[in-house]
Amino acid sequence: MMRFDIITVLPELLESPLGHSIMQRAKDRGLLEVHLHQLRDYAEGKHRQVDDYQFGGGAGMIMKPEPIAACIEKLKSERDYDAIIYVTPDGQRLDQAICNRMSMLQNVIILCGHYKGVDERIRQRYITQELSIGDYVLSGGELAAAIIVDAVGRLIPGVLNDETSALFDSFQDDLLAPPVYTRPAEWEGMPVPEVLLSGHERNIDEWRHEQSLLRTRERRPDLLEKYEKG
Ligand code: 6GU
Repeated sequence: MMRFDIITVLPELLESPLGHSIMQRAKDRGLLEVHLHQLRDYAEGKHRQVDDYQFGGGAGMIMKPEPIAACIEKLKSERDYDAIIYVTPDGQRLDQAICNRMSMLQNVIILCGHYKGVDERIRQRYITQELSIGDYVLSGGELAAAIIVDAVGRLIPGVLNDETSALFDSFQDDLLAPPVYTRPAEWEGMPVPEVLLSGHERNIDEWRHEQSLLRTRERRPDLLEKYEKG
């Protein structure tokens, strides 16, 4: 069983993305737990303030350290964590290898940044890994956290129905997936490639591998370099 604890000022933003389809099935099967923690509940004072002006001046608010520390300390008092992740555009860029490794962990905290980010001292004291989902800026870390839980959660053994199917995803061997077809065998004058109708398994495997290589060469030559290095 894998458990995610997500710390956020906008838990509502995560409920729907993680409450359907494969993520919901993973929860129903007892393979995945996702706990959302409202950061504001850990803030002091009448206004439950979680952000403040930045020292040195500059536009934008910074997330205060105390509520984040209080939430993380409470979680750590309840169980041991394998990773405390901060999602931020200046983190390491997420890829399939990182997801594969993370899917072997048990307890993971994800801290979602907002405004202009969190006080640097929280990163120094608590964070074990910083992840970005790509080179563009989101208005908060919540959607990035949802993406990480989805990409990792589906890799937990037993979550996908066809146990082997994650093995054939794009990126799982550093190649893009080949084109796929379903019925009808001819649609609008466009036939399905003959080999796929042949029932000849070895030829089909070969064709798919060739198509993967072609597609990767055309669209993602950067991945092909990785593949060729093994
Ligand atoms: Cl993890 N957070 C935010 N706010 N923006 C991002 C991101 C994360 N990854 C890419 N852009």
